[in-house]
Amino acid sequence: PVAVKLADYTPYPFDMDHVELSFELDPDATKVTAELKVTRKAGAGNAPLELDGEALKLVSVEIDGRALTPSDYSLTEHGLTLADVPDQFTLRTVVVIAPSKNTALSGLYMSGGRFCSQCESVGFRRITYYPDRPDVMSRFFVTIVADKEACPIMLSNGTPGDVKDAGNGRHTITWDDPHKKPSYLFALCAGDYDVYRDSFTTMSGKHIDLAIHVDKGDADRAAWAMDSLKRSMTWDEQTYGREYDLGVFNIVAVRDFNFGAMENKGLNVFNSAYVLADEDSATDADFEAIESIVAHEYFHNWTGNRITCRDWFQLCLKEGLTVFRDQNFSADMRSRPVQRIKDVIRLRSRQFAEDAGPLAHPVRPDNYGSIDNLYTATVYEKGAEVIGMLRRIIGEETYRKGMDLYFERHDGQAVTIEDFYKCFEDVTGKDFTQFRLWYAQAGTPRVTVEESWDEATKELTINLSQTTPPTPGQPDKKPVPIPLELAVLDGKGGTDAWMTVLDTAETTITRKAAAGRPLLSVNRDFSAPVRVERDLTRDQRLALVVAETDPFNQWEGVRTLVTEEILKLSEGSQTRPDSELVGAIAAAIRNAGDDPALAALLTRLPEVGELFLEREPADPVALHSARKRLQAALAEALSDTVGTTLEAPSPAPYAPSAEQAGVRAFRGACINLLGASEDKDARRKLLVLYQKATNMTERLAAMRALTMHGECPERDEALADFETNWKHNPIVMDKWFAVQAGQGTAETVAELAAHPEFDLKNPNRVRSVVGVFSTANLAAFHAPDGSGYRAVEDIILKADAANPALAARLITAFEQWRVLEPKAGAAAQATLKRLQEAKLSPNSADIVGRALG
Ligand code: HT7
Ligand code: ZN
Repeated sequence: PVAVKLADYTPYPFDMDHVELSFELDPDATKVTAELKVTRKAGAGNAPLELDGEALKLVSVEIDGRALTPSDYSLTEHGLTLADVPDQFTLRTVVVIAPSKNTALSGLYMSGGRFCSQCESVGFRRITYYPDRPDVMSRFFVTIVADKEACPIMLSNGTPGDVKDAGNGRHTITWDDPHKKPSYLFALCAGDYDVYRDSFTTMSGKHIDLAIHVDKGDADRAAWAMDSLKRSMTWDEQTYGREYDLGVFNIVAVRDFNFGAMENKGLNVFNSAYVLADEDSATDADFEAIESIVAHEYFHNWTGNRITCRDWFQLCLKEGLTVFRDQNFSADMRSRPVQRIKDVIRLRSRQFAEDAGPLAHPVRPDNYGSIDNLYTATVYEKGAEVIGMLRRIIGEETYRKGMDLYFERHDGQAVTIEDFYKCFEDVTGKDFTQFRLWYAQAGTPRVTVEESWDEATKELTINLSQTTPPTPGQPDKKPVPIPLELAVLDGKGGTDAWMTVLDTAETTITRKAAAGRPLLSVNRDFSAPVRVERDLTRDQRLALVVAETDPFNQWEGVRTLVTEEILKLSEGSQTRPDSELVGAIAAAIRNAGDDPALAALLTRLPEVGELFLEREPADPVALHSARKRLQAALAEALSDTVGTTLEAPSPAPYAPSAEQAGVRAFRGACINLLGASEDKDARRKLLVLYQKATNMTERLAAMRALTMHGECPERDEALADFETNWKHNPIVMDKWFAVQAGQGTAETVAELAAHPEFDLKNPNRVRSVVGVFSTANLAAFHAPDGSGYRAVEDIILKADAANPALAARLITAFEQWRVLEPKAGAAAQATLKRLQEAKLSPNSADIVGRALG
C-alpha cells in the first residue's frame, strides 16, 4: 500500500454543515440517499469536491435538483469527484449497497439477521459518497425505512422522532443528532432485539433513557453492562466534571464484530462478548472486561466525540487518553495496585513486544500504509502511559485544570496532539516540546540504575542513565523526560520517597540516609513505561522484596526473581528450580494472603511472550518447559495452601464484586497450580472441582488446568461436558475453543478448525482458535518444525479473503520471527514469504511487508 503521511495533511476545502441520510433497508439491496449541504471554505480556490466511496453502486447524482450525467463527474473504485461545483449547493446522491454480502464488517452489514454498522475509521465510505475524514463534522439527520416485522427497532445517533407507517408492511423513523460529528461516529442498527432499560439523572438533573439491545432471550444478561454504564456516567461527572449530553443513550450488542466495541455518538455498538454476562456463563475476568470497555466507550463521548481527531495520525489523542481514563475508573472501582499490575502485564506483553519488533512505531505515527493497522498497543496502551506520566509530572490538580481547559477550548472541534499539549502549557506555563518526544519516538527506553554508598557521609549516590534502542526508520533517539518515582527504604517500613524526572542521557542524585545503607526502590508504581536495568544479586533482590513498601514494586520484585530463574532453567545453567528461591516466592504469596487478588497475581508466572523480551535468540520450547518446571515446584511448595484454599467453599451467594473476584482469583490460581502439579491425584481433584464449581470462573479454571495435563480421560470428560452444556451459547463456546487452542498442538488447531461450530466469518471464534494459539501458546505456535505456522496459514488466508482487518491482526503474531531460535525463525520467515506471495488484502500485505522488513 502507498503510505499516507502526516506531513501531507491539508484541510478539506468545503464545509458540510448539514447531512440528511435516508436508508431503505434491505439485506441484499439497501438504497441510501444522501443530501449534503455543501459550502466552499473561504480561500479554497476552485478545488473540486472529492468524496470517498467504496463498494457502492451509484444510482444518481444531483446538484440543487439538477440530475448529473457521467460526463459531469469522475467515478473510480475509491470515490466520486465533481470538478466544477458552485460555492454553495445541495448534493444529492443515491447508491445501493448489499449488507448481506459485507463480510469485512466495515460499513453496513448483517449480524444474526440484524443490520449493524461499523464506520471507524473508513467504513462510512462503504455506505455513501462522503468526505470520510474526521475533520469534516456535520449535523446528521437519519431516516430509516424498514420492514416492521424484521426490524421493529430502528436506531441511529442522537434523538429519535416518532415511528410512522411507511406502507407495504414497512415503517420509518428519523433520528436527529444535534452534535456535529465526523462520519466515523455515524451508526445505524435495526432489527428485532430484546431491550434492557434503565435511566440516569445527570448532575444537573437531566433525565437520560438508557437501553441495551441484545439478542432475543439475552436481556437479563445485560444487567452488569447497564450497572457499569451508570457507574461510568457518575465517575465522569465526579472525576472530570463531564455530563452526558443527549436524552437517550443506546447500546447494541452484536455477535460479529472486529473489535471490542465502538463509541458512535449516543449509539455504542458492542461485541456481544463485552455486554452479556451472568454468574453462570461469565468469569470474573469477563465482568471486569465488560466494566472497563463499557466505561471506555462511554468516556469517548467527551474524549473522542465532542472533541475528535483532526486526522488518523492523532488517534492516540482519543485512544490513549480514553484508555488512561478507563484504567483509572477501574482502579477506583476495584484495587488500584492490582489494576496497575494488570495494566503493566498487558503493556509489557503487547506493547513492549511491539516496540521491540519490526512493527514498532511511535505513539503518533507519521505515516501509515493501512489505516486499520493503526489500532495498536502502542497507540492505545503506551498512549495511556504517556498521559499517566503527564499527570504524574504536573500533579493531579493541574492535570484536571489542563483537561478543563481542553474541554472548554476545543469542544466541537477536530484537533491535534499539539492542541492538547498547548492547554497544559497554558495552565502550567511550562514547555512540553521535549515531553512530546514520547509521541514521536518509537522504542522502549532503558533506564540503567547504578548506586554506591558512602558510609562516612551516609550518602547514597544514584546514577541514572537512559537510552532508547533504534527502531525501523529511527536509528538515533534523543533522551525523553522520564518521571521516576524513587524511594530509599530502611527495611523496617521506613520510606523516603520522591520523584525525579530524568530528562538527560545521564544524571546523578545523592540521598542521605539516617542510619545504615538503605535499599533503593526504583520506578515505583511503574511511574514510566521503561525497562529498568540494575545489576543486583539474587540476595539483594530478595532483600528488596522484603523491604519494599510499594505494592507494585513488591510484585515487580518477585516477577524479576521469577523471570531470572526461568531464564536460567531454560538455558541449562541450572537444572532444577532453586528451592530457597521457590520457598521465598511461596512465602511472598502466603504473606499477600490479606489481598487475595494480589496473591493470585504473584502466582502468575510471566508468559513465554514476555520472556522473549529478555533473551535473543528466544527459544519458546525451552522457555515453556522451564516455566512449567518452576510452576510445578511452586505447586509443590504451596500444596498446603492450595489444599486448604480449595477445601473452603467459594464465596456465596455469588456477586461480581471486586472483593469476591479477588477470592476467586486466588482460588483460580490454586486450581492452576494443581494443573501444573505433578501430584498423581491432581487430575481427579480437578475433575471434581470442575464438576462442583458454582461459577464460571472456577469451572473454566478447572477445565483449563485439566488441559494442562494433556490428553487424559478427566480432561476429555470435562471438555465433553462443557460442550454439551454450553453449545447453545457462542460466547461461552469461544472459551471452550480458546482453552484447547491455548494448550494444544498444531493438530489441536486443525481439529478445532474442522469443528462444525468453527466459523471463519465470526471474528470472536477465529480469534478464540488462531488468535489464542498464536499469542498464548507460543511453544506450539513457534514449534521448530513449523507445524504451528502451517496450522494457521490456511485459516489466515481464508479469513483474509472475507475480513482483511481480522486477518491482518492475526498475522501480527509473526512479528517476533527475527528474535526466535534459528529453526523456528526460518520457518516463520518462510511462512511470511509464502503469505507475501499469496494475493493478500492491503491490510495483511502491509503487516507482512513490515514484518519482513
Ligand atoms: N474506537 C474504536 C475502534 C474500533 C475499530 C477500529 C478498526 C476496526 C474496527 C473497530 N471497531 C472499533 C474502539 C475503541 O477504541 O473504543
Ligand atoms: Zn477507544
